[in-house]
Amino acid sequence: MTHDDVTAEPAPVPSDCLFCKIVAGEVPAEIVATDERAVAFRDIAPQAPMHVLVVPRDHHGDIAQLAAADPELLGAVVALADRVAGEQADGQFRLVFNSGPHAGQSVFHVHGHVIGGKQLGWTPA
Ligand code: D5M
Repeated sequence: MTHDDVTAEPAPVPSDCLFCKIVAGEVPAEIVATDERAVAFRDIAPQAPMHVLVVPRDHHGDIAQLAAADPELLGAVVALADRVAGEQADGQFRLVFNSGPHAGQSVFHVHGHVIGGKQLGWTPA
């Protein structure tokens, strides 16, 4: 799949999107930070002392679709991740966007995993 056609109509928002429901307050989550354009909440299966998901309030499927449709919103997501890392840990963090099932994406509302709070190893593969 490519994301070259930035003029394409946005894909319809799936009515059953879990992270849209968390943003709307229809599904409970441990929210740690919000701003006008993004929401941060704890991952239900944390992989590190700090493991927070940062999502745009608007629905976009993955990071490439978000970057093509609304690069400023991607910037807002990164800024909220940075704020969360400063509030929840030492300000240092890994920001992971799984994009597509082969990369491990299981929820198709773009989300950055904000991971930290310990010395992280490498590589993730
Ligand atoms: O990451 C999807 C992540 O979403 C995964 O780490 C679990 C997390 N998750 C799933 N359901 C919830 C709820 N309800 N609250 C908080 N976190 C949740 P991916 O990169 O798509 O595999």
